Amino acid sequence: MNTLKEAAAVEAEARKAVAETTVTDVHTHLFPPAHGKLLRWGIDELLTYHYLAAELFTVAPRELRPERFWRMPKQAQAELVWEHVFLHHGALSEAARGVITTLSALGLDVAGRDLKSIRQWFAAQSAGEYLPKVFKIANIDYAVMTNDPFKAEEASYWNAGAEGVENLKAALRLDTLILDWPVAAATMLTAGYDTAEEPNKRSLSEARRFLADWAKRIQPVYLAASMPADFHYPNDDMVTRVLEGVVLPAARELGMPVALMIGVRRGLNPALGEAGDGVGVADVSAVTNLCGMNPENKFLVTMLSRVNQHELCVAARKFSNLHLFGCWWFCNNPSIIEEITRQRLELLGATFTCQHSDARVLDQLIYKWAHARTIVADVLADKYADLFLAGWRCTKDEIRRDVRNLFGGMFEEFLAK
Ligand code: FIX
Ligand code: ZN
Repeated sequence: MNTLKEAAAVEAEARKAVAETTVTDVHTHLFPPAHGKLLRWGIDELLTYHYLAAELFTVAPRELRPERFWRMPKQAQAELVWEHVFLHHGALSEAARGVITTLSALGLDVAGRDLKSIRQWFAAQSAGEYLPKVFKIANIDYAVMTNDPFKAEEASYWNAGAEGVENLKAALRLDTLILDWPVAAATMLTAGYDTAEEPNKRSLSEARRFLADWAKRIQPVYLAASMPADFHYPNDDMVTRVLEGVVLPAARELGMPVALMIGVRRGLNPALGEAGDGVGVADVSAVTNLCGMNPENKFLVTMLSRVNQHELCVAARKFSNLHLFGCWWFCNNPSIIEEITRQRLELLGATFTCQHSDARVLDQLIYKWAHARTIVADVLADKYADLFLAGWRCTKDEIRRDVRNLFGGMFEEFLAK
């Protein structure tokens, strides 16, 4: 067997494998170009990413009220972020540095600080040609979208049979169904399903039919929802009723996992719109109860609060129907990715999915993955060196196998399970 003979060689190989592995992005908010404006891309979208909009309001002059900002044309919003965040206060945050990493990787001159010429470059691109280029730079095989059948605009593209692309797979997003049954029931009723405001037996069965039809239409890889920090399961509430009456049985029938992202506090500052959501410490027993009480279901889980991460890792050691993924949103920062990845590796080995991008703007795939790769490479180099010192000898192929597992291999295995 061709094992590596020195600690330095093992470390170098780990770094190389992380740099070169093709990743699978298990959760994004991207769409195929045929879904029109839903696919966001380009410099103005990058600059107005909601992480940066939130940052803008902390540094902009008092007169710039969020209500006024949201009414402005996108270009004007982007210029304000560029001016106040980038030029006047530095680009030190992860979201701001991300724009710089992205532009540099595209070969643009960011040091020149010339927004106009950067805009000109983007104006010459077309979404159809740009999308595969971004996937190539980020070295991604495919990304999973977020497809919400309760959003009329999104549904209209699927109903019209809009063309998909190879690199984007669907995920059926069910927040409205799980968290707002009356609205979901009304939407399903309009679409021809016999659903009433009260989730009676007939309504629940019709909702399952709705999911089965959508699954047929969009071929999702999983069913998904973002859950609030105060999510408890089981509970004497509508959430448990809909989970048990619709989502869990539908997922079993479809042979698909349910992906839960837990810990958001929506509308913490409502004036900030999609930039106004916060985080809360959530209840990990909701996850362990779901896994324990529904052994025939599979769960993909990520949690938003740093405080929940350790307990969640322990939960994943106890339930083989639980797969952890990503460092989500406020956890997608180098210091926290490092901590979470170390924790997961130490408790779980290479059996989780170390990151997802959550990209809302196509171009963000470039920086989200470049930044994540850097951190994960450091952590893995360290872990392989420790293992070498302990006496284990591994081959290049074994390192590549483990790295691919962390960046999508285990996700695929979990889907196939
Ligand atoms: O619920 C989600 O999928 C979240 O990721 C988003 O709602 C959130 O706004 C986001 O973009 C986080 O990165
Ligand atoms: Zn998301």
